[in-house]
Amino acid sequence: MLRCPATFAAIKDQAYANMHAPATAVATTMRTTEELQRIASQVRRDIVRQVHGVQSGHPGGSLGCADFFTALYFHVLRHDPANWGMDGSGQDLFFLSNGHISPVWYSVLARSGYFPVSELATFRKINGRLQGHPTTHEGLPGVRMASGSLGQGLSVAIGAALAKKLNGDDRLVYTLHGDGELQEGQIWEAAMFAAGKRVDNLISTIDVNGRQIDGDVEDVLPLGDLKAKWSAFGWDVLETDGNDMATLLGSLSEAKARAGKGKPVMILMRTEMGQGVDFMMNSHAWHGIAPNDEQLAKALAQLEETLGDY
Ligand SMILES: Cc1ncc(C[n+]2csc(CCOP(=O)(O)OP(=O)(O)O)c2C)c(N)n1
Ligand SMILES: [Mg+2]
Repeated sequence: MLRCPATFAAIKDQAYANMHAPATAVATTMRTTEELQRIASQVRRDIVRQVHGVQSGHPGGSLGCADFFTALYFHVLRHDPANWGMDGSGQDLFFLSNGHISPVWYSVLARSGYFPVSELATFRKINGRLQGHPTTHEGLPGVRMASGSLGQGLSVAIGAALAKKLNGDDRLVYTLHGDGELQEGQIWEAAMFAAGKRVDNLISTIDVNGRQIDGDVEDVLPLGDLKAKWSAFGWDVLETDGNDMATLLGSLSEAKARAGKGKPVMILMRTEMGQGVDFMMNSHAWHGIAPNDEQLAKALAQLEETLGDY
């Protein structure tokens, strides 16, 4: 992390980080729905620009989850980007299990002050900290678990949530998973464990976009009635619209209110893969391919630049 900015760009980044760093050790930054929608527009620009920059990465799921990540990092999480630490004691934690949607995560981490916004230009570059799938050994602030191999994040988060209980830490643990990821057996083992051991300081979310790498989830391997399944596994289940900021904020707040009542909480979040860029929506086609120059221009024309491009 740049503590002594040496260039103008770094000074700008540091100033931005300071501006958005909570004034106290752990603070929740409250923003209006409209402000969050504007941030989400910039996050979407960051996503398509990162992926275009190296001609690889996963724009579809990232765009679909941009509203969720914006709500989480700019409104919900009680976190302290300026004083990042691996153990995160006294702070809410987030684990991304579907690590391929790293562009959206890197954008909100940078924009909320974990590392310089200019570092987004190093996405997927050799020797950089922003690897295609997040890792921990590069020491990127905000990342506590390597992900990309689907199915593992819930188990890790349960461990962290149990550690919080043992330490008398009343903060919460959040996770995100893909719907295709639910085809991994480890998810259901973890689901059973969390409910059986009353891990009620855990709020998980599924990106229910109905798509996965090779097609529609319904065609590859149907998931059935997800609400009934998670309820049967002992979770307290909510359903929401992940691309409507006001609805999403209400659901995240409701999920938080339901935490601590004996059951882990699950948010089934409907999203549209590629949300915000018309030609990337309505199919799985943009799960993991990069826009060319012309497509980038077309995408950016649909996304207002609100915070300034990196
Ligand atoms: C264990 C494992 N198996 C397969 C893959 C390859 N893979 C990467 S993304 C993906 C699709 C996952 O679908 P979903 O979770 O719905 O993500 P979305 O396409 O909606 O972004 C697959 C199969 C992987 N990363 N890890
Ligand atoms: Mg999916």
